Amino acid sequence: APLGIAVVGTGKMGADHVRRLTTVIGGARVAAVADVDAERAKAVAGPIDGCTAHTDPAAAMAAPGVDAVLIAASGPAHEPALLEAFRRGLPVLCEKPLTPDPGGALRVLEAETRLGRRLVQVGFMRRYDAEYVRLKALLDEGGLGRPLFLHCRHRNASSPSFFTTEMLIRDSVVHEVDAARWLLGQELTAVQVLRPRPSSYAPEGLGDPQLVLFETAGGAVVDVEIFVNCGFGYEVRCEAVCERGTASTGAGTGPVVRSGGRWGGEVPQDFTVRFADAYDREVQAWVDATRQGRVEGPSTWDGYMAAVVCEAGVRAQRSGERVAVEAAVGRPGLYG
Ligand code: ISE
Repeated sequence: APLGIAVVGTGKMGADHVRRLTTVIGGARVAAVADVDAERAKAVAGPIDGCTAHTDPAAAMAAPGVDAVLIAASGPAHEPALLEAFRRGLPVLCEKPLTPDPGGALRVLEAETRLGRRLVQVGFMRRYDAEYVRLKALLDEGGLGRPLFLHCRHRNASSPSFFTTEMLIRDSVVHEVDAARWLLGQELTAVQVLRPRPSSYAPEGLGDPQLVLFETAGGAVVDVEIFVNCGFGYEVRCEAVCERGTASTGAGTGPVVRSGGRWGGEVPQDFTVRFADAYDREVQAWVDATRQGRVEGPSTWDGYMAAVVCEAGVRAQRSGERVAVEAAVGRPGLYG
C-alpha cells in the first residue's frame, strides 16, 4: 500500500509538496492535511480522494491511514509538530529550518535521542540537486585539492511580507550553512556579517542585502551574498575554489535565445521552480526509505548544527563583531 502522509502546513511549500506527492512521487498518498487556515486546508484536501482537512496538526497525524508526516508549516510551528510525531512514532520529513532557534532544535534532538532511533529527515533539498551532488563528488574525489573558498550567492526576487532581517540568516542563509557543512565535511566555526546600505527596493526596515562570512574547522572560508529582494528572479550559485582549480554550480544555462538584436535566457522566479527536481528527488528518497523502514538524509543533528551556526550569525549581524559558533552538546552516537 502507498505510504499515507499527513502534510502539516499548506502554504506555498506545503501546497507544492502536496502536488508533488499526488502527481509526481510514486508510493505515496496524502491522507490528511493541516493548516491554521481552515479554508486553505479544505481547498488543498478537497480534490484528493480520502484526504481529510484539519486545523490541528495532531488531529491530522491521528487521521485514518497516516503512516508518516511532512512538516511544511512556518519555522516556529516545527518543534511542537515534531514532538507530536515522536509521540506517535511517525517518521517525518521536516522542511528547513528544523527550528528557527538552537534551543528548540536541542529539545527536538534530545527527544529523538531519548527515542533511540532516527525519525527525522530535514528538508535541506540542495543535497538532492544534481549539480550540488556532482560538486560534492568532485570535492570528495580530491582531484581539485583542498577547498580554500566557497563563494555563494543566494538571491530571491522578493521577500514575503513576514520576512525579517534575522530571517535572512535563519531562513535563507541556513541553506548555505547546511550546504557548506555537507560539501566540505567540516563544521563552521565563526561568522561575521557585513551590511551595505539596504537596497531602496527592500521593504522598510529590512537589512537587505548582506554579506555573511564563515570560517570552517578545516581552514576554509565561505562567503555568502544574501539578497532577498534582488528583483530579477531566484538565483543560487556556489563556486568552490580549491588548490588546483575551481568548480561551480548555478550558472543557469538554459537555452540561450537570440532575438530582436539581443541574446539571453530566462531566470527562474522562485525556489519551487529552480529546485523542482531536487525537491522531487528529496521527497521520493524519503518515501522510498520510509517504506523500507529506513531514515536517511540530513538529520536532526544537521538541523541542530545549522540552527547553532545561524544563532551566531544573527548575533554577528546585530553586533558587527566576529562571533564564534558554540554548540551546547556534541554529536550524539545516534547520528554516526
Ligand atoms: C525560503 O524559505 C527557502 O527555503 C528558499 O530556498 C530561500 O531561497 C528563501 O530565501 C527562503 O525564504
